[in-house]
Amino acid sequence: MAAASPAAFIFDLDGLIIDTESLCIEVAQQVLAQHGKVLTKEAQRTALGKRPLDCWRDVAALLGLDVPAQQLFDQTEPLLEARWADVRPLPGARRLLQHLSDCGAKVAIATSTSRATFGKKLSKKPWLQELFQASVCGDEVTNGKPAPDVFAEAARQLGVAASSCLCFEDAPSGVEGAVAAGMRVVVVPSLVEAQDEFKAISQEEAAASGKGGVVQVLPSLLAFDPTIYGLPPFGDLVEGVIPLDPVFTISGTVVKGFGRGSKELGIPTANVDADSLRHSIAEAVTGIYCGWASIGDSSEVYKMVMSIGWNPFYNNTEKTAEPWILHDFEQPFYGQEIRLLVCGYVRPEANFTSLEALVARIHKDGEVSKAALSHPQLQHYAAEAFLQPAAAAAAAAGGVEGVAELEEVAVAASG
Ligand code: ADP
Ligand code: RBF
Ligand code: MG
Repeated sequence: MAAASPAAFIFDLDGLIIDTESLCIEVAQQVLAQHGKVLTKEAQRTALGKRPLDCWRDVAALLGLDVPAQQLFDQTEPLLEARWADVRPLPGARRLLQHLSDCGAKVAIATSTSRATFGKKLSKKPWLQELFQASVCGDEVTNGKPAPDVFAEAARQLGVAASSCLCFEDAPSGVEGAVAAGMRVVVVPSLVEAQDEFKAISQEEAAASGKGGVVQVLPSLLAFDPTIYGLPPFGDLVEGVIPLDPVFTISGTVVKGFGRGSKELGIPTANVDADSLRHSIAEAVTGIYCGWASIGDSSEVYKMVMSIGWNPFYNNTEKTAEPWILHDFEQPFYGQEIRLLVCGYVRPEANFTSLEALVARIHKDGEVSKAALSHPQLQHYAAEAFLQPAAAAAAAAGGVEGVAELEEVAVAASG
């Protein structure tokens, strides 16, 4: 049964709407290395969602690093500053915010980031600036997350009671703050290890207690169903697949997987090397997706359906990205470059009671994906330059001018 629609929706920013986590992890690793330390998962976790100085205070304490938080902040800030504007939105964020806006819902952002940095993070995303009516930053309240201040202030600015708000958060400190403010919370964890820590109570329990609480833990914003909260359903499905905007790309080297694909399932999956995967997408991005693939020096483009994540059926400890290319190859192509343009979300990763059930589901995913990718809305991505091998792409971009430039260089060298 649908619960009464929330009076407003409050969103965290970092790690929920935009992928700041990948950048922060990269820069924090770089700076900690200068102090002879490594960024542990536990340190990442403690930093998540907090104000920058609070992050560094807690990370330094955890790692036994005797350097003032202010100094660590001063070291990282210039490295981050220039790159905030280019941080990418996470899958499903724009879609959900647009849907709430189309429904006439009230939306606010409650973030630990400072007002100045908030401006930088949004500077190249005019679409995002249009999709909320209020925003509260970490330097505009007395206490940062896990205190409830930013959430309480966001509700106040929208003119609604905190207890009638639904909050979206990725970080433990944010969840704690929103619950303390009396809000219901949908958690979309940005670190997978954190997933099991959040225990959801039912809508009914939340309503009955009159207090806040975690009401859902989701693997992705793409898995959110607005009808549960009395809102209209999304109307954007293409043959059962959610079209992604923006699309995302992964390129890397085809490596050996667990040797299960062909042998156990009868479905070969070309595993992408782990380093390339980390650099291509946020840790939080998981699920079954479809899109287009090309291999090595070939400019042939194929339909593909892929699993990204920890394969719950096998309980893997390392995240994998495994496209099943919907084409019969005569030879394996280990060691070659693989280019993947991901433009549709099929479903979340799931567990299955038998191998047969997993195999049947993957075949169904293949059928759904083939149909969706034949639709004009997803078909045209097959022509993207990204899918072309480097040499062909350079020729297409350079054209005749590229050739002329080479001739000029040759003349200069001989003269
Ligand atoms: P692994 O566990 O090493 O990934 P798989 O049994 O999953 O082994 O087989 C995957 C390999 O099979 C790929 O790396 C690729 O070289 C080859 N291959 C052949 N046809 C396909 C296909 N249609 N899609 C994906 N990989 C394929
Ligand atoms: N593994 C899971 O544990 N759960 C899934 O829901 C799941 N879905 C998949 C969907 C597709 C389209 C593909 C290609 C693979 C999927 N797998 C899933 C991954 C499968 O377990 C993996 O390819 C094998 O373990 C071989 O490495
Ligand atoms: Mg494989």
